[in-house]
Amino acid sequence: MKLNRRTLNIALASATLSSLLPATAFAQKKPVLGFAQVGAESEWRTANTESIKSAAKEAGIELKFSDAQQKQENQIKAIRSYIAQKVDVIAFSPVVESGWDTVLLEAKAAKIPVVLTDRSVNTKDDSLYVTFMGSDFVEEGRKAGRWLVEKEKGNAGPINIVELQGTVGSAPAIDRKKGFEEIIKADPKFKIIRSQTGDFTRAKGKEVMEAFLKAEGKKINVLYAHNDDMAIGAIQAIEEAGMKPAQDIIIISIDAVKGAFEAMMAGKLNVSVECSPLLGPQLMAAVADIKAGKPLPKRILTKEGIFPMEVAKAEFPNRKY
Ligand code: GYE
Repeated sequence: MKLNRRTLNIALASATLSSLLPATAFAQKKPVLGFAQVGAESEWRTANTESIKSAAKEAGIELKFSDAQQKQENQIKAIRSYIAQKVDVIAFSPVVESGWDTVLLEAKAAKIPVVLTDRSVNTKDDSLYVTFMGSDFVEEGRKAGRWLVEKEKGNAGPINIVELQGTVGSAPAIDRKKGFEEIIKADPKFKIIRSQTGDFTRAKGKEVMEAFLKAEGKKINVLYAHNDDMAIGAIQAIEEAGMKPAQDIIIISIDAVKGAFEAMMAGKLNVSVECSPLLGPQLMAAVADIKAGKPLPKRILTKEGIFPMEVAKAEFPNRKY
């Protein structure tokens, strides 16, 4: 810029003015987002956390982040602390579906808008949150079921299924079970002979699969795991029992994280239904819209597909999580 008398005067005047006013009056205040995460139970969750942190940085949003270690009481505590700190927006991924009304009413009374990401809550009062962004878990369960029905076409059965459920009371565990059952119940040859939670973790998935194998042994034809991590844990259990995963036991799981692609490429997992954890950019866009007073749709759906092992190698380089 060429300095002439006029620009010099303006520069001097604003310098004097800014020295009289507190710095904050000039800097645009960053929106503050308080995010109460479920935990770090799975590869999916790690990718989700990373997406939220990097998107906040990119969008110039100040992020306060907490990890509840899969405990609802910790999440409630975190939300209360965000209310006390008067953040602009609170977002969280509710570990379980029910029991949120009290704390959400507190946020409402403090006039702090709440965004649900990934998992939803079970409430009669949908004025307690602005929007819910995330996947359709029932549809994911249906996709898993449809894949199995197609695979077993022509097999007279019986087809014995063991199920590793997600965290008890969580939306993805409830809905993925529901969607899968809805499809397989059309044919009585499909039977769920055991169903138990593995809490969405590898360690629990392995432990519960060991128990299934002990109880049912070679009777098991199919494993349906509500996420990839539990399937990966179960694969270890199956191998340790001297059986071949994906051959002796068909394995279906959900998320389609990199670990699942690696297992598919190694021929140990048959199929993974996609569930995208990359919700960060959408969440930051919602925070900006809320700050600008723009209305948001009550439901923001994530688009996703399904990946059988036959396409794993070709798809792997395109995977972002
Ligand atoms: O499938 C699982 C994670 O809520 C969709 O939580 C998420 C689920 C995901 O622990 O791996």
